[in-house]
Amino acid sequence: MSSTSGTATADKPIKNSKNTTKPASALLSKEECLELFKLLYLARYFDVRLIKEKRRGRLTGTLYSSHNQEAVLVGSLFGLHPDDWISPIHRDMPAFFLKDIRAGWRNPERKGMSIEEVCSQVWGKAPSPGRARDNWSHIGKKSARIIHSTSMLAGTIPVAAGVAFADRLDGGNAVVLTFNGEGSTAQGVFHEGINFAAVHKLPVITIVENNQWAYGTPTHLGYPLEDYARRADGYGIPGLIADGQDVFDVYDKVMQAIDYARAGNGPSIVECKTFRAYGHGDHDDDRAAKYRNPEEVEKGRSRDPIAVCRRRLVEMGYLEGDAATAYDAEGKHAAEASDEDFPPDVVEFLKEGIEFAIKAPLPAAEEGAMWVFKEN
Ligand SMILES: Cc1ncc(C[n+]2csc(CCOP(=O)(O)OP(=O)(O)O)c2C)c(N)n1
Ligand SMILES: [Mg+2]
Repeated sequence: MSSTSGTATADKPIKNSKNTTKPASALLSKEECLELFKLLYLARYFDVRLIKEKRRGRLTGTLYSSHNQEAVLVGSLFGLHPDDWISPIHRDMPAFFLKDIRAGWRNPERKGMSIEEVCSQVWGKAPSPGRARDNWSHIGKKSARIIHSTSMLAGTIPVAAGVAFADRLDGGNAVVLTFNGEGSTAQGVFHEGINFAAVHKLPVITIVENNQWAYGTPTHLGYPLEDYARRADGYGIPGLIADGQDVFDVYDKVMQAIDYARAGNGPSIVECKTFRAYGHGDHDDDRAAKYRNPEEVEKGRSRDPIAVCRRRLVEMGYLEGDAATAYDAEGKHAAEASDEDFPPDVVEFLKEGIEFAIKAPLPAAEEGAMWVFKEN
């Protein structure tokens, strides 16, 4: 066994930056805890609203829902510095606008994408970062430190390792957070990328979103062990496990990994256990209803991250009375949820993004060759 293997696992926490083993969430203020709660609604509303827009005929293209997985995104992004990098994939669309959101939802300076940019991407309009060359998550934004997402599963891990390596050569101290489904951990590049990061002690954190399904393949046909965090053992790096339905637990585990990486110790894997609420994409909803048994789906969706967070906030004394029951989005499918189930500022924010995208122009046809051929 290597000297680091097993020294920093879920059972043996890594000391955090304040030199205590207290969970990082214990250091969050009441306002920060309530903001986490609000961001869960924001991520959920993005999903619900897009499904509704498509049903109304105002949107085309495939949607890859992150419903029920919001705590993984919100909890892992909340502790990043603005100059840290992320590489989201198809399941993580809200991550593009959640990055650096603590700098202010509408702050033009923040190092994330605006809701207008993300909606322009979804609607295939010119103001999208890629000027509508591709759809859904196939975007990136170097100035916001978002690595371009690709369709090739785990393909961004070697890129993330390269970005971390380059940042170190430039004297930076940024960490790179990569998001991957559990299915993509079987890809060759997953191993090559993490192995490289481990050898060079690069600050690359791989979030494994274990939602129990990779398209139509259940986890037991994709990996012989229970915990994908154990993949870390082969590289001698920490493998942590988070309850992906609990935004505070995700935050705590990812903060351990961030502190560990920022202190120069190298990469780690954080497995977040969650459950895919719908089909792989909305084109797969009907088939998924056949290849997954209804009891499994009901059980997987029974711990809604909004409900789990609400309970925690009530226990902490941060939410009480009417404020605790004001919005009732949890457990509801898009068809069941209405705007009244979400905080008004969340609804307004999305509305601005969508209206902007719908009114925005399509790219000009002459742009087709832009960025493809070098002009003399
Ligand atoms: C290298 C590669 N093989 C296959 C695919 C097709 N594909 C796209 S998503 C997906 C399932 C991914 O499952 P997982 O990694 O668990 O992520 P999830 O969709 O569950 O979030 C597959 C097989 C692909 N995009 N890339
Ligand atoms: Mg999966």
